[in-house]
Amino acid sequence: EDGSWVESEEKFPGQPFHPRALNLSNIITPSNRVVDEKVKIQSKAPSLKIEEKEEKQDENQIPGIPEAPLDKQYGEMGKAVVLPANQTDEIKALIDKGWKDNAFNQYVSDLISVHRSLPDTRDPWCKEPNRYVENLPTTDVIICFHNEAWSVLVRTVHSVLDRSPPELIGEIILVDDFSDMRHTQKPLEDYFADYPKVKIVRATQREGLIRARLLGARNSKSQVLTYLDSHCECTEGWLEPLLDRIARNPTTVVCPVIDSIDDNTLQYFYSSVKGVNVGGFSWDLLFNWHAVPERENKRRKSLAEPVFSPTMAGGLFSIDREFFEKLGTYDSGFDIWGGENLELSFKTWMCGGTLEIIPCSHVGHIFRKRSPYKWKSGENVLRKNTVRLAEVWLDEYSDIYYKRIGNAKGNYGDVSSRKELRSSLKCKSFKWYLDNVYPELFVPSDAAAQGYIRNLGYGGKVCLDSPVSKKNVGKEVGLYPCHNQGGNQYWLMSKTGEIRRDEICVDNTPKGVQLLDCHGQKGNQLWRYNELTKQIKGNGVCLAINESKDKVLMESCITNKLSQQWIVENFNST
Ligand code: LR7
Ligand code: MN
Repeated sequence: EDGSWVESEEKFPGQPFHPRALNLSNIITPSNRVVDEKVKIQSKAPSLKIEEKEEKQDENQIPGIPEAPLDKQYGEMGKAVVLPANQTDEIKALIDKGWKDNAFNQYVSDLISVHRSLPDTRDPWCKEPNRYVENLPTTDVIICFHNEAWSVLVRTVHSVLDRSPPELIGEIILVDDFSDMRHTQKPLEDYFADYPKVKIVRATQREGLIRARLLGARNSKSQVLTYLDSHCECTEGWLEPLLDRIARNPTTVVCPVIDSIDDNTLQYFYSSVKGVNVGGFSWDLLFNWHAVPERENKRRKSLAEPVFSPTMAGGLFSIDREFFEKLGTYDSGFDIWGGENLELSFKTWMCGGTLEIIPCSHVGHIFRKRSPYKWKSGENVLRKNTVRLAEVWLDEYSDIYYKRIGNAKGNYGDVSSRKELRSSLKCKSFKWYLDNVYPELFVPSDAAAQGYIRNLGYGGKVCLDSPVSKKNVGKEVGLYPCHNQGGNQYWLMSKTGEIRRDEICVDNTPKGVQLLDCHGQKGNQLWRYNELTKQIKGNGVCLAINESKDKVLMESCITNKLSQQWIVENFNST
């Protein structure tokens, strides 16, 4: 509670997994064919044997990545750099430190050129003559960082300079959010001294990425602002299709397709136009990815055309400066990380703009499995940001989120000026947004019940309790002492008889009561709650718990057996 800075828990709060990690079927995954290439040891590599591997992508959809010439640097054309397992203790220690400091393989990044080449994966549609308007506006590129590895940050900058038409780049503004990890390489100011377009702004206290972005905006001049995370690589032709949309209509906010750069090998994985995903969110107000809805595929003539997206991931986008200011930029009450992506997405749509993902524009991003930097101790920063978001933009739907967090809103500060902003802009309602922009989203207010599901047997103190991330699909539903704080004990019963959270349903499989993707076909996902007998029935049998209160079972229904009786919070039979 002392406001000091601490390492975050092992898990990144709300880390938005890349679709590749979710193994969605429409994403191109590397095939099993791996082409090994032994590479000569380079003098600059400290007595190391390194191999470059190329995990080939689906050649039917994209012309294969050309083989990298062997005399070049490691990782050219976006290839993987694989370190062999047997290292000296000295090098092992360096590799470990790189992982610890950055949550990605910094050692590998340091071996790769800061100018490395990447494949050009654009769809032919993107290269047709007169595809883009002639006089594109100029953009500043704002890159905020807190303790970013030097090679990764510098590579981000060069990827912009090397692969954008110079006349379209005003300045590249690096905003150092009060890093305390010193770079051992050349100081940025010295390194970029010969690059007049690169400007370095240093915050004088830790601001968090949201206020750091605002600091960058205040230090910029161009008509368009383009934001990138500090561990990105832009591919050929990434910028023109973004600026084109803004030139045609300055209320269009645009995101590139975010390809994934492997955290270990730095391999660049690209998605084809078929693999493009759009952004959504779950009712704990975290960003997630989902497939392009059918109505969007019908609206467009080519899969390479811009696609409407309900939300943006947050880090990579271009926006017209005037429109951004009209929208009130970001809520500067947001700290460190999280929530700003949904704030900007909601208000873009609700206040007269559109949000698009541009399949012709590809930028890679290193997806990490944990957050390497320090967070404020004793404060749930993400919760605070998200409650501010809900208070201002969600109208009556904020209640769904509050139930999900057991109404623990905490101290979220003053949001009155943000509410005034919204009313002065005369923005549309959140209901309008849900109905028109994100009709696919399941809205729990249509539910028969939401909250805990508490068993009355053996003391009556345990509740159904499970996380529902994709990793938990196929796991058995768990039990835990009821805590009344929502979270993993928040369930809803849909009017069609599902017990679900987000896209995951409780399923009465022959192997046990498991968490599976909702299929909407009733069957094993159909449950009926009887308020009088308090039984929850599926397939004619009853949901129950065992005597040691650590397993959920299905058994023949017996009246008045407490371990088959449940209290379903907020149940409403109408
Ligand atoms: O205190 C901080 N100060 C900073 O300047 C914390 C972070 N940062 C910088 C950091 O160096 C990085 O450049 O802010 C950037 C984002 O932080 P990451 O890379 O640790 O976060 P992320 O990539 O997991 O976060 C995604 O969600 C965030 C929510 O606040 C931001 O919107 C990030 O920009 C966003 N990243 C992307 O959209 C890239 C694709 C990821 C996905 C999905
Ligand atoms: Mn990032």
